[in-house]
Amino acid sequence: MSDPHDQAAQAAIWSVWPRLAADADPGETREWLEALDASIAAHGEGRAEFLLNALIERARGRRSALPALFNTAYRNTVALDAQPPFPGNLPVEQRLSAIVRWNALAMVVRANRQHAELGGHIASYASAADLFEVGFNHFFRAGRDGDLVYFQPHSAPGIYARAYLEGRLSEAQLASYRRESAGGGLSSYCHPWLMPDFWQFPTGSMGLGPLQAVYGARFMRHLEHRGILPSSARRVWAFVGDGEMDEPESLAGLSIAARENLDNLSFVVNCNLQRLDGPVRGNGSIIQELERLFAGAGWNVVKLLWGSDWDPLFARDSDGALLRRLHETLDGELQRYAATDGGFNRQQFFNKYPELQRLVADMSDADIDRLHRGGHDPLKVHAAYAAAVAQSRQSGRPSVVLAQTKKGYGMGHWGQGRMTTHQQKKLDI
Ligand SMILES: Cc1ncc(C[n+]2csc(CCOP(=O)(O)OP(=O)(O)O)c2C)c(N)n1
Ligand SMILES: [Mg+2]
Repeated sequence: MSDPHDQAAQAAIWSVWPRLAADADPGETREWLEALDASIAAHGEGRAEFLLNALIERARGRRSALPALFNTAYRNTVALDAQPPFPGNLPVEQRLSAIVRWNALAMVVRANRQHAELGGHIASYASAADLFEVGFNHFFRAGRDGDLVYFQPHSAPGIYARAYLEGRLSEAQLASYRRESAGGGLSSYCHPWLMPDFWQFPTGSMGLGPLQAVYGARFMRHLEHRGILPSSARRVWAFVGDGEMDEPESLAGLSIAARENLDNLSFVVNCNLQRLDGPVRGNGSIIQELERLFAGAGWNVVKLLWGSDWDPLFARDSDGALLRRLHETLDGELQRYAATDGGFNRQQFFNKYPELQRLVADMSDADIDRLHRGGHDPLKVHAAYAAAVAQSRQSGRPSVVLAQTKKGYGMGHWGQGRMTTHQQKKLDI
């Protein structure tokens, strides 16, 4: 491979999928890995860090090309044995979540039946529902000294549906969704000017939420340090779309957040891999790209990619075939798998390698169809949020949770993962 274009292409692949690099001498690789394992076993993790740093310094001294070090594998950051027990009541929480999803959907569909130009986005909230619910049930703290939460703008229907269940909004208000100008209705996006008693922050123009969250967290620090208002217990949460991360405003505050040691700040990026009318990165991996971006800016990154039903598959993936397959799968393909069924997924994804075919041999197509993405599994969401908060406290830095979800999750195969799903407002019976 002497052609510089080939080399550049290979380098780009390594930076996203390091495991694809061809191994010219597997025996030598094994010796190095065993030496590292033995040293960790004898002297602990700290020794591994020392040895790896020494190797990097030696390579730098020789002006050798180094791999991009900001990416980790395409799996959950929190290992199964490090997952805390779920402190909630799962069946009750799932039932509440189902009711909220249903009411959000019914509200949008009813508005659309009355006036075809009304409506709103169902599919965005469907992807974010469990991310919000775990926050509401286990993390967000209310009250005067409570947390500040910036919601993903076009997920507003879900917040209204939850407020209705809590008795904070009436059925009449839900029936006037998107008709707030006459009074008593609900605005399409989070909007404190239109609904001053409900919303705290405007996030409707994409990019406003993440940038305000950074400066909000910084301002809280300022108040604390000047002795004006104690705010050390308060946390700022910002829920951001993966397409929204392309807005300049979404990126503008990242480095200042790390530089100012804002350990009171968490971002949760809802990575449904889609934006309004197409994939965010059809030909790449938005999650791997965001991981490099946030880690490079100095944030802790917690990846929340796969639900609990993937745990047994990863546990049996002794030769790394599953990870290898995931690393070579582009976002555009992942969306195709989201929009199709278990039979198609088995044929196209698992049957590519015999090891993978064997891995799912005892699963039916329906079992494969049910495999969850991490952002739809409350246990995994809880573990990721807990890790994000703990890592912030330990490191003094902000944390981001990169949550993999499906757009239109639960809307059936006509809605889930389809490119048209963002605009889906009508629903047949
Ligand atoms: C600055 C700005 N440009 C365009 C829009 C219109 N818009 C609303 S939702 C959306 C796509 C959002 O995609 P993503 O952030 O990935 O969220 P998802 O719906 O996929 O969860 C766009 C372009 C907007 N709200 N703000
Ligand atoms: Mg998206």
